[in-house]
Amino acid sequence: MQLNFIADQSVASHSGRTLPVIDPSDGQPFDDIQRSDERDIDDAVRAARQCFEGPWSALSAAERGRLLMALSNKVAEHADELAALEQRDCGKPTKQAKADAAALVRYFEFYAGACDKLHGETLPYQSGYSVFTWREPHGVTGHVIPWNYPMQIFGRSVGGALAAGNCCVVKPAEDACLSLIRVAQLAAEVGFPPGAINIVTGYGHEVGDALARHAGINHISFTGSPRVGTLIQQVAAERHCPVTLELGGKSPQIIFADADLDAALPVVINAIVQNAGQTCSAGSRVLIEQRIYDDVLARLGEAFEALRVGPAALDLDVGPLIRQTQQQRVWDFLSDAQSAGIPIVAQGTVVDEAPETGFYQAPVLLADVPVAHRVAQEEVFGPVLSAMPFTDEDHAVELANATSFGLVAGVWTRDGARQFRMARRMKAGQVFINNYGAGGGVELPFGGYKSSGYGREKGFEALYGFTVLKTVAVRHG
Ligand code: TXE
Repeated sequence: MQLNFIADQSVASHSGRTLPVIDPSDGQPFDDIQRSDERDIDDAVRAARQCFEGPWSALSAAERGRLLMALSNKVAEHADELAALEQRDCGKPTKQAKADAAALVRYFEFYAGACDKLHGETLPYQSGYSVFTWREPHGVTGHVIPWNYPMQIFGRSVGGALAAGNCCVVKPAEDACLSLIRVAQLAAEVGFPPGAINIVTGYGHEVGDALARHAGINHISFTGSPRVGTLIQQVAAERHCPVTLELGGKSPQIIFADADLDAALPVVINAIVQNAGQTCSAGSRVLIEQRIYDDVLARLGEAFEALRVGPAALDLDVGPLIRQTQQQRVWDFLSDAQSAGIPIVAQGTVVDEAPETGFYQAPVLLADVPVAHRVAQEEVFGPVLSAMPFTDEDHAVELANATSFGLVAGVWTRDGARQFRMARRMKAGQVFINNYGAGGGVELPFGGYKSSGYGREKGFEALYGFTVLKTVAVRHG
């Protein structure tokens, strides 16, 4: 049985109710989490406020950095344990779960070093004045975390908020809490004061909503669906609470005829099958220059046929989806595509060892997808790649930008001038040229254009979002 973690104490929810934790690899419950409500959020916000006004603000920036570095080291010691927790909870193949634990180590390390480098400026002004700015923490920040990358999203969001001097109340997704509860315990072990990091579990519409509405929350960081992002923004707007929203994407991979296909194609495939396609930055559309279209489709198809899907612990190319409703969502997209006559070029294989009760979906490659079809417009959040041809650079740009999202774009070309032109013309928060994701470096600011959200997490840039700028003008004499 998992408990909430508030003020360094493991506590049951006020309601005494629980929710089952399901293993996506076999669809069976194996643990329980607390089904919390607004009373538990109230406790957590109070604990965070006391910490913020007490021991946390008494620390110097360098001391905060040392604590974050100690947590980074502690997470590194426990990386296998954390990876195993998240693997079972989320159905991640072993290599993915380990990569996520390693990313968490790196986030805390990066933000440890950033704490004492965040500063304001002195500003030239009229004679007789000294003017400068301070960057102050918001106070208590709320973090609503999704289930696809709990450790990574916790690292980038909570790591940045703590570095900037805030105390945090975290609401993990109801499907994926285990690794984050453990990280909060590890933080207490290395000396984070009680209330610096609080974890409250439960349903989004209950406890997530209570967090977003709580008057004691001074900033909300949300990663999840556009629907819930809109709700959170509406609720936060009522009390003018700032929000950072990361709402997914429909990201294109654009392959020009002069691209190095041997380099490009494995990356294009990985970008849609990693974490079973349940990645905000998944490269879910591949735009291919007409004269290499058939050749590239054939090569992609061959690679898709070789992909194997199975239980997380088998560490195959693809694990299960998170839950049955997510599986049903992918089926609905595929059935709509079929009704529209969109051809399936190739599919991977679900291995015999996969239990019938698990939430498996073989990767699917769709060809000639009309740009207006919903499979080319909406986030499937499954291993489904939509291919479409383009005639020239202008056409590629038009197709790439023709969705309401704008998170990532990948461009594959050897033409140097075109690389820069394309980077300029993409309406996306991240553009990757002849790579995709640049290895996911924690240093790289991350966020969206358009409906992919706004505000930036990751990198030093995130610290500006987790602070408020204060201008101080001193008149001499
Ligand atoms: O997301 P939700 P779901 C997209 C993806 C996926 C779809 C649905 O396309 O198929 O969203 O997934 C909490 N107030 N992404 O339904 O509901 C919830 O408990 C406050 C993209 O799982 O948005 C969880 O912690 N919080 C994405 C978090 O919001 C609420 C990652 C995300 O869940 C809430 C996940 C409410 N009223 C899904 N309702 C990405 N950008 O990476 C729910 N939550």
